[in-house]
Amino acid sequence: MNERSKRRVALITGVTGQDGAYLAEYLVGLGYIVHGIKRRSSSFNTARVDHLYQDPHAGDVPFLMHYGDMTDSTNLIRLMQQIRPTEIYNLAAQSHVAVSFESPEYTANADAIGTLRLLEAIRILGMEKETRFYQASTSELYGLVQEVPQKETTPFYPRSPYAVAKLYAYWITVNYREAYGMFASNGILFNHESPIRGETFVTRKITRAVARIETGLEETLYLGNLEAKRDWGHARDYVEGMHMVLQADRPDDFVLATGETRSVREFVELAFAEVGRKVEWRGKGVEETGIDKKSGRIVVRIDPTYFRPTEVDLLIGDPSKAREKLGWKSRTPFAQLVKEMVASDLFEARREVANGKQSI
Ligand code: NDP
Ligand code: GDR
Repeated sequence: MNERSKRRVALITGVTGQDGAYLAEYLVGLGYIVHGIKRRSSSFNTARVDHLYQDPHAGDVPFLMHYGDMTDSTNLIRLMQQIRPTEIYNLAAQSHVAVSFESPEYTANADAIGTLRLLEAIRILGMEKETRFYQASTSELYGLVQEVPQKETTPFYPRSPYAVAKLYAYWITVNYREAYGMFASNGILFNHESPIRGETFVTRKITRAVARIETGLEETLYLGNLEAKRDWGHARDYVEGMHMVLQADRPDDFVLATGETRSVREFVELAFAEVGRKVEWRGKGVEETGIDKKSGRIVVRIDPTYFRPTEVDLLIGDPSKAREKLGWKSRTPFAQLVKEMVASDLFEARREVANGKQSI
């Protein structure tokens, strides 16, 4: 019996993020011991995984967290040495595309060199044969449209400091696989969302605003480019795909996507429809507004500060390889994703109102 079949110990970087939380829960459910890396922060940042936490004093627990940072090699090496994971999921990243234009150097450090640090830690500790490595690659690598739908063989053309950093991470993962025989794979994941998506990504920003407008906590949603098109799936489905990527017979790179694309504008319309409001669009460019037909009030305005210096106009993925080789498929229809997100944000907004927060 080899080392991998005896122990199932996962290390997740970025465990406090959207995907980290879904993946940790999924792996604990499969019987893994899951270790997560969290950053030190001046306020609590573990809300997404608090339900998995049990006091380690109680005995053997399936979920543990350690302080760490992708910019700190010594910390990563020490944690890897202590934990000796059989699977590493490298999800930690400065993951916001717009923010990467503001903090390009930090983004490169955490997202690109951070990946190198983990791969080097595997080598330094001689764990090449016992540890499988998953890299959170992204559809942002495709950037400027070269081909649709985008698949594993489509050329990359990154359009942001984030995407350029992730390009390095993609190729260093491929290189370490080829150079050192590591089981190191890229999941090239298209956008995936959920009720615990970060509040500044466009989907969650929209569903949260819809709920807050509906409950009188806010009046207007400010957005940038309404024409951008994305292939949006549910994070719950995608973390299962990450696990499948590491259970394959051999390391490889896989696109995970729904195969459908929708514009930001369509997302807005569907989210407002969930609360029985129809948005009518008036005006053009930065003067465009979205009017709620029922009340006649402006609920959407354009704020040019949300436009990006270079945009990714159209993403639509072809997940055929993952379906054929891994048996993975995105299960949640787009309308169900939007419904679930709006319902969750409505619940939160109503709670806030009930708790007596000031409404407008
Ligand atoms: P989130 O932004 O929700 O989570 C990112 C995680 O990384 C958080 O736990 C964050 O910690 C942590 N992190 C950030 N910087 C550091 C650092 N320097 N050291 C240690 N931890 C750090 O992202 P998602 O969960 O949505 O995405 C997971 C990964 O998948 C990311 O790498 C992202 O780039 C990639 N990806 C995401 C897609 C998506 O649609 N969601 C699609 C394709 C790829 P904290 O909680 O403290 O901020
Ligand atoms: P993205 O996600 O850049 O695709 O990266 P995001 O939700 O930030 O943007 C999607 C599209 O919406 C447009 N947009 C706005 N975006 C934000 N955030 N805020 C706005 O107000 C707004 N208005 C319009 C954007 O211009 C863009 O075209 C996400 C991240 O999770 C990455 O980490 C991941 O790699 C990719 O998805 C796949």
